[in-house]
Amino acid sequence: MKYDFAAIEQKWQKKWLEEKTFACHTGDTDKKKFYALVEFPYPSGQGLHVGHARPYTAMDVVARKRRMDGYNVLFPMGYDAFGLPTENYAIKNHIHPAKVTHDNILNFRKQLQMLGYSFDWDREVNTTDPSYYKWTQWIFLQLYKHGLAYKTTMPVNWCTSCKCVLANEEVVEGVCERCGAPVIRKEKSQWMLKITEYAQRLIDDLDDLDFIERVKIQQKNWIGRSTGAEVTFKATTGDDIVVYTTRPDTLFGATYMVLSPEHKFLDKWMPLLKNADEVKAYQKLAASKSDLERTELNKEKTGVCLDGVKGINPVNGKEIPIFISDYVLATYGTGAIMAVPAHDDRDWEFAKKFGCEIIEVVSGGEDVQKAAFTAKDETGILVNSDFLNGLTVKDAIPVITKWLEEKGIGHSKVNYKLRDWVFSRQRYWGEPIPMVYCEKCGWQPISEDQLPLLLPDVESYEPTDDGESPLSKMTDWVNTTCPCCGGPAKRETDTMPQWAGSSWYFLRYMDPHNDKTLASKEALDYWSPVDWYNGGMEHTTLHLLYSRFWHKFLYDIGVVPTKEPYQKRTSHGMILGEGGEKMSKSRGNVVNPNDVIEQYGADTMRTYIMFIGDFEKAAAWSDNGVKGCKRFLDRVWNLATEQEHTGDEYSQVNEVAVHRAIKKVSEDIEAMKFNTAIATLMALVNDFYANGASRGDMKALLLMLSPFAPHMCEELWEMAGYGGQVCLQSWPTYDAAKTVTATTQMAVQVGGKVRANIIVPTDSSDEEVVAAALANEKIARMAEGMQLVKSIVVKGRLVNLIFKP
Ligand code: ANZ
Ligand code: ZN
Repeated sequence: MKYDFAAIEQKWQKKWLEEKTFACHTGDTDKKKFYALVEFPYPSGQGLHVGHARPYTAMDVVARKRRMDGYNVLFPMGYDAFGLPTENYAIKNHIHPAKVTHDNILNFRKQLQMLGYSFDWDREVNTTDPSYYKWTQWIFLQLYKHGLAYKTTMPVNWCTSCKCVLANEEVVEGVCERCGAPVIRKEKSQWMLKITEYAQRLIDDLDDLDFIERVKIQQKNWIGRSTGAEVTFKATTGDDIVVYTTRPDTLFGATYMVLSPEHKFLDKWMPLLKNADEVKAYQKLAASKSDLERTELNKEKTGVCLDGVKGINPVNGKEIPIFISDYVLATYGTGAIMAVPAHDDRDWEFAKKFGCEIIEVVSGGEDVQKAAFTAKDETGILVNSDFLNGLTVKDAIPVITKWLEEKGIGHSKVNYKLRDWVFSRQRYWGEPIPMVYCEKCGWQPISEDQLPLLLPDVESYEPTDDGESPLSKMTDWVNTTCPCCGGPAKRETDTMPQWAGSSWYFLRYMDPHNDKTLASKEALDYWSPVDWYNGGMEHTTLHLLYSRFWHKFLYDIGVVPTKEPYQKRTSHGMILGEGGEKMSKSRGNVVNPNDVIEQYGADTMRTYIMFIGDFEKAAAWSDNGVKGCKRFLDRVWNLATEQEHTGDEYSQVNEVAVHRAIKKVSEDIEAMKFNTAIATLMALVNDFYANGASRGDMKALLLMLSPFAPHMCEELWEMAGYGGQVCLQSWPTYDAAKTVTATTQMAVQVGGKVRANIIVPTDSSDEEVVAAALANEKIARMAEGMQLVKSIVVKGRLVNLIFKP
């Protein structure tokens, strides 16, 4: 009988949808809950790609297994649909972005269903749906009411062609990453969220989470906690210049100071400076660069020495020069540093170029005139430092910090690299920010009963030349009344960034149709936290951090029951094209899942994408690999449909192999070693072909294979008449005693005489037996200088070796 995968897959997908096989219910009390989450897709015009299929299939395998383990499983799906690609497409093709989104979602849903994922389709969310973004706006209002949202004017990266604010990461060598147009710094008023207030908790609470190590490390590095001191240097003008340093122990080696070109004293000092023109020209140059470019380590240092003002080192009263340089950022620490060229690489390079003095204050390294010595805590010993001399770096830091505190010119200080979150976008396709501005009352939140604040229809979504949102042209919408005094007021026309809707979507899945609250307390109590969240490494520093921040805030105001949203986080590697290069249209190596499904079936696609390699690592697509997996499924099909199977027990010949396979596949799925789980099933099928298989053996095989190839396994399950559906059965269990390897003793003969006995696993191949014999100490000694010419293995009894000199 032919394996008609197309008909089989359609049949089961229809049944699952109609019968709502994977719908789950809040508070199924006799079962333990399990919440499995994957990152919802951006419904682009390109449709689902194989990069989605890897994590989705992986978590579907886990979800299906956990259901069979007896859990009440929540495994939902939705669409993160606001954002620039849809808006740009809409502008270009003159179609409303809502229509574009609607069509793209239809396509995505169809593709997801074609892959047989066991999502609960009744819980779908769409971030652009007003019944969804009502709650995104509601959370914003709570943030505002708790002082965590504020509006401020700040310099932002501005693309002159996209007419939009860019993140630092989107500016490459001074031009826009997307379009190549020059990027300038522009002062703009922006809504900001105070994520920095949560910096320490976002680090500390990682300890209790089951996140893979590289995710924890990346989050910590991004938050970038550092401990040091703020120290006040007097200027010859009498001003106090405060610097931030992680190394107050090196104060005696501070031979000059550097201010960021934006430092607030510069305007004030300008009339005193003999080289004011040069200083102004440098400021202008620095303004055109992104922070990323400015701090690049291997870049040639530039700067200007202020002619007319000096600083005074507080530990020895020495007058030292003050420079401005772009390697000091305005937005970190205090925007000013004390430079210690002997022990800091950047300062050393700068000092060499500008001829500044280099004084060694920590000994134990190379000559500091030749290179900076970045001294270590325990080994570096202070020199040329008066009362610190002889102390280690580690001991000197608290001594000097105390000294500074006593003099009232310094104190210890913790700094974070993390910046507040710029929450405004001057674009159309996003959630309107529910705030109005009144000349009399200032910024006012709209009343909660006015939510959702609907995104109005506009005639053109093109961004405006002056950098205002397209909404600003909608005067009817913009002009409103002040919720406070009832006078005339204007609505905020900026919208929220793409990251807003995805910062809480996992909560909405718990209770997606609730119109009274973002999710009922009952649902939140029952399902929180997400037990297992798998997603891309590229979301570690933005989405993952943003959503942890929102969740902590919602916890603080009593909305959610747990401090953290996700208990466990894993991450998958990328799928590359044939040949190991990134898939891209220009390389012509993009694999469309639809084509694979049409040619080989969804079960083959699923099995292959799980077999492709180590889940955490990148893996290259291979059409031969796909064919190999199809052949494997064909073999299972033929085994089931063309051979006799009798006896409900495991057959004696296969019993050990079945128990071992159950152990291995169960453990491998939990450890995301899907490739070795499938390899185990392939080996089991080989055994079944060699030994024959009972009904009991086949049943075990179908149960274990069903999370990977669910449609085919359902069909074979039904044909065999085992009863019910395979996805609703219990996961098979194994008897540990039956999985231990049986061993046999074998004699080793050389020259016809027994020379040694070896113990080998009963199922060893001939090659393994010979290798074990040669590894025996006695045999190895006899074999020295000889060549093995022949070996004869008598299974389970002896191995005969023939050597010649
Ligand atoms: C003196 C010193 C001596 C420093 C030494 C380092 C080594 P992290 O660890 O990243 O927090 N710094 C301070 N503010 C800066 C700014 N706005 N832009 C650029 N650099 C700045 O780095 C803190 C160190 O980076 C500070 O400690 C300061 O240099 C520099 F042997 O002060 B240090
Ligand atoms: Zn007012």
